[in-house]
Amino acid sequence: MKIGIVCYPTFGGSGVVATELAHGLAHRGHEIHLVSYAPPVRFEAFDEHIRHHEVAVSSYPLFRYPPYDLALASRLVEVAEQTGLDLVHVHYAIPHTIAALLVQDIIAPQRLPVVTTLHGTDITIVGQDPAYHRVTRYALRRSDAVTSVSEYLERETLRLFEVDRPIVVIPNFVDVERFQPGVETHVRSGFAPRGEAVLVHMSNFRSVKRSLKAVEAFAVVVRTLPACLLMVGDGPERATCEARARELGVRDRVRFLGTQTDVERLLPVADVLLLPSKYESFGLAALEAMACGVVPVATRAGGLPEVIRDGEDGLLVAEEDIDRMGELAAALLADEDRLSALKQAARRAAVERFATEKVVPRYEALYREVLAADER
Ligand code: GMT
Repeated sequence: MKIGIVCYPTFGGSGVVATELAHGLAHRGHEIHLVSYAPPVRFEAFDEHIRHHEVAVSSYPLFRYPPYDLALASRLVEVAEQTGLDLVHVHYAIPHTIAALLVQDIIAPQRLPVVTTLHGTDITIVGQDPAYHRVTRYALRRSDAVTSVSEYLERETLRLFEVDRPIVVIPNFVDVERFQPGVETHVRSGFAPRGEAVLVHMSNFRSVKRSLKAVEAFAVVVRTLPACLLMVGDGPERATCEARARELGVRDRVRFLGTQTDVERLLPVADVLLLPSKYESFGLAALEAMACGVVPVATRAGGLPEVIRDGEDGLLVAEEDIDRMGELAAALLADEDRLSALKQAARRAAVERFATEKVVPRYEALYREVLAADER
């Protein structure tokens, strides 16, 4: 199939999933056209089955807000006409679905079914804003197929938008060959020279991630054992996290590493991932950590319990119970046998339930259904 994939290229789960899907589909022989305003972070340009098409947004003095959605639609029109795309799969409803629906009209009678994947904040935050609610609802109703990355997000979408249409749940996935346990000893000893436990928090430091709480939970951990915390990523709350670490007297044990591209090299260094999010539709960071044999200690929020099975391959706590998050992490780190068992279980869960090879065919099957329905 010739498949267009539209996503945000920046660090963030939806762009990562879209790009990994592009690679997974290309690997299975499909021709992929990735469309975004910059090459996505995980895009590997040397894959001959994927082409990236950049959306150039031109400005004009009259425009206070340059219309990205229209520039995207124009670029998609070119791509669809030149390559004969079979369908377009957009990640994150706003504004991608709307742009794709416009393209359907522009290129008619050429057909271009639209598959929309909901990732979370497009429904729970952006889509709830009165400025976007009605268009999001329209996007959901008019897409040829809608998928969501968890059952939680499916339920939220049906509740918040009162749409009367099926939503197909297809979970996120991970390349379990690339994300593997296997510590580079010199990297770990660089962070933890005295054999301390290593904890990691990885996010875009937006308020929904509650990164500050990761620092607070870590401060509880270091009351009982020597440990260091790696803060991976960047975003609005990073500076506040640094200040909080200073206030709590743990600043010298917290390393702020900023945005990292090779997270698959960094994650295996850690024992535990702290994920105190207010909610997550899925929690891709948890899954990538699990694939590397890192035990997630997370809040029981949104779709996280669909990824992490409490006590089996990770630990879950109530959203407000950050002390307990720290205590549970500390107890686990102090118990070598249990830590090792949970690390192995986390890896096993990633391989058995969320490996790329298991999930990508579900998208393929959906595309075939959509194309068959479109021909009728
Ligand atoms: O976490 C964010 O705010 C970024 C967002 C995105 O679209 O990049 O992440 C969402 O999509 C990820 C991939 O499907 C999920 O793993 C995240 O849980 C989800 N974030 C939230 O629901 C807050």
